[in-house]
Amino acid sequence: SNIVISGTGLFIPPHVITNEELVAAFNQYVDNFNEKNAAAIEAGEVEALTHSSPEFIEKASGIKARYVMYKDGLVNPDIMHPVFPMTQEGSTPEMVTMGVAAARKAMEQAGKTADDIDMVIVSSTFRQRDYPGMSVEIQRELGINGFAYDMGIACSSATFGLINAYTALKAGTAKCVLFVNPEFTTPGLNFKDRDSHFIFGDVATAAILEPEETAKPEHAFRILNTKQFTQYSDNIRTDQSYADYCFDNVPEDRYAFKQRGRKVFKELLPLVTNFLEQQLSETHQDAAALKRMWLHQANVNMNMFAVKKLLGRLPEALEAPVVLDEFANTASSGSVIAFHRYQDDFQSGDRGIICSFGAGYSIGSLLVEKV
Ligand code: CO8
Repeated sequence: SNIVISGTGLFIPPHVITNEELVAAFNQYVDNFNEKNAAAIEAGEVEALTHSSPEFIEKASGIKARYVMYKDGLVNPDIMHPVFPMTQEGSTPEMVTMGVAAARKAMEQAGKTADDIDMVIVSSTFRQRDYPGMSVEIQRELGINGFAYDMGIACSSATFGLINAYTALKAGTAKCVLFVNPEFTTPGLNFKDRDSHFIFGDVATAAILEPEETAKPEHAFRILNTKQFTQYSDNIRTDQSYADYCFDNVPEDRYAFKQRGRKVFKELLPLVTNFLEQQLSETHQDAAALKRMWLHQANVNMNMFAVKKLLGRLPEALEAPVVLDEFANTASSGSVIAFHRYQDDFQSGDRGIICSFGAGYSIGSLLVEKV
């Protein structure tokens, strides 16, 4: 039988940081650093830091602001990281709270209760704790029977998670899957690094997937085709590991997101356009006949290039909607946020593509059709 996405949910964190606020804190940090190290800089022993700028950020990426779980430390030049209580026995990790909030909304939209669901997939870039699984705690919080597991593949965690839900339903492993995608990215970013301090925000998305027969048609999208691709690259990486305590001299920014942004742009773009061209040709689908492309939200210029290659012209605003201006890059959630936000104008039979691309490299895509 056909498998559908019957509802989606979005959890928006409580705080906004605009580029202006973020850059003000960063530039103050830079001034403080340069002042404190003036003698060493003068002597050529330490390199002076350089200001960031809101104009650069918006022009290079399309990002105007981001939502965050914890704001105070991020806009304090003496702190420059999110400040929050350490997760320990008896406390609930942010990823669980965020995931549960998004899950409840997806369940409501799909008209499902905990009793209807028998499988939970939590797919995200980070795990706040390696075990017990975030997914199992979310399962417990929501009172769901059956089983749950965590998975992730950075930027494509969401699409790969949705595809895992789809294949489990196709195989009969589950009757109704709750997919949860909490991206608590801000602790994984070095807010003192000019090249990347602006890139990410926090968010959570969720979705219900089930056979078409059991689904309410109202918000349902039939999954017509799925496609996945990976090719190793360390142009986007973090080195943080559970084994870090074994080493002396662990670098201060070992945990942090690092990328060669230009290289990523140049290498990933042709991989993505070839991938999508292949998927469209394999499914005898004309790009121009798609009503929408809900694309990964890392860089607005990259998305425009990709769509231009596929359509032979620049997209109209609603052909490839942008949420990056408001949310920044949310690791894997961008394409799902776009899908959640921009689908109400779909008529039965209208088609679109949900596609992620990024670290790994990894690319994941679902061709869907409004029921
Ligand atoms: N303010 C002012 N100027 C700046 C700044 C800044 N903040 N940063 C850099 N500059 C300057 C540089 O110094 C450089 O100056 P010069 O030309 O004099 O050397 C100039 O601006 C241009 O710098 P870049 O070449 O670095 O700038 P780009 O135009 O390439 O833009 C981007 C940088 C925005 C990073 C761009 O390369 C990009 O977006 N590339 C695509 C990257 C991409 O898609 N990455 C995937 C992201 S990974 C993902 O989505 C999830 C991964 C896992 C999540 C982890 C969560 C924490």
